[in-house]
Amino acid sequence: MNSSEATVVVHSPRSRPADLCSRWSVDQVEALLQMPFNDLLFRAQQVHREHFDPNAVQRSTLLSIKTGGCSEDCGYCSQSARRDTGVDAEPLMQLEQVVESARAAKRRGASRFCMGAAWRGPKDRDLDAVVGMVREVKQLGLETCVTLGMLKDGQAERLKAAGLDYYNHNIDTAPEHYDKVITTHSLLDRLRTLEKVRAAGIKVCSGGIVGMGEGRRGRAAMIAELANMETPPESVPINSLVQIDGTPLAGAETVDGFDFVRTIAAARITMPTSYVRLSAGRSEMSDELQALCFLAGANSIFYGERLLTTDNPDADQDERLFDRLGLTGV
Ligand code: SAM
Ligand code: DTB
Ligand code: SF4
Repeated sequence: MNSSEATVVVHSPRSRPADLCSRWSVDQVEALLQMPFNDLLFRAQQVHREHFDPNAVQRSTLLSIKTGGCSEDCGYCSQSARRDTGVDAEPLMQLEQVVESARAAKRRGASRFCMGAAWRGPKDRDLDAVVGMVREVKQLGLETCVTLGMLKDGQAERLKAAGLDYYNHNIDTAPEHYDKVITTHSLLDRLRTLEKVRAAGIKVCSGGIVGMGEGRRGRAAMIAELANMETPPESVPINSLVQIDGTPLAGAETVDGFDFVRTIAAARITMPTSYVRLSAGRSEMSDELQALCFLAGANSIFYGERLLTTDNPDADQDERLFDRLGLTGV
């Protein structure tokens, strides 16, 4: 099946009966992941070229505006207060510091600035401050993105009014695997927030993590869940788990690099018009592996030397990589 043969989903993610009205069944996505590597990459590259300039890569810079001390127990995360990871809780950053950081990101060439907070969700008082940040960053001429956890009614509308372009909220893993990784909230909670974001007219950024013991079937289920959303996310971050000492997932079996590339290719084929972001984990990847991810249809990266609490390749390194590959950063 290809995207032009796809059936249109009419159900919301909450009401959709599993696999009944789906564009992509888990079996179909798993079949993609099992294709001969060259066939899979060829198909992904064909789909990519139908919708995007194959040599352009979007660049988003991340800033942790509120680090550590989070109430949630996500098994991969350095910022959960329940774990001893060496990441201490810090207060919300001041507006001026955030704006300065956004200015620097713009000077380096980023087109989007993404602000992340280690919250289960924002209190209304927190949101007042973030609304001010979104407004000022937007005024710099950058696209804006925030990732603040679960939203209450009315909060997405306030963010939209401030000029928010994207809200990042990942489904993180396969539905069947979710409660092995996170117990303090459910996938349904996440989907409800995504519905609020959509209803407010904000673009959705949602993806997940590879390397949490999900297996090939789990990766297929995660991609199918994203691709079958009533409107698939405009931006799909695919993270490779950054193992953090002190978390339950430190020491998890690492995923073969080619399987990571296959996951990117499956995201590209099943969500042809979405930006697919080669997200966390690039510091542990060779230039050659990253090049395969671009060939598989990744067309966005996190840009700048820091993710939230861990390192990312610095801008100079990425510029050299882009030069070697003839890629243009946008
Ligand atoms: N607290 C908010 C939330 O959970 O949505 C926002 C920040 S949270 C750190 C954003 C996303 O970063 C997570 O959903 C997860 O996909 C990703 N992430 C966090 N730690 C990671 C790690 N160690 N390796 C890879 N991705 C990670
Ligand atoms: C996403 O999918 N990946 C980003 C962003 N959304 C917020 C976060 C990656 C975090 C990697 C580990 C860390 O730096 O703490
Ligand atoms: Fe908190 Fe987000 Fe980390 Fe989960 S992923 S512990 S919600 S900061």
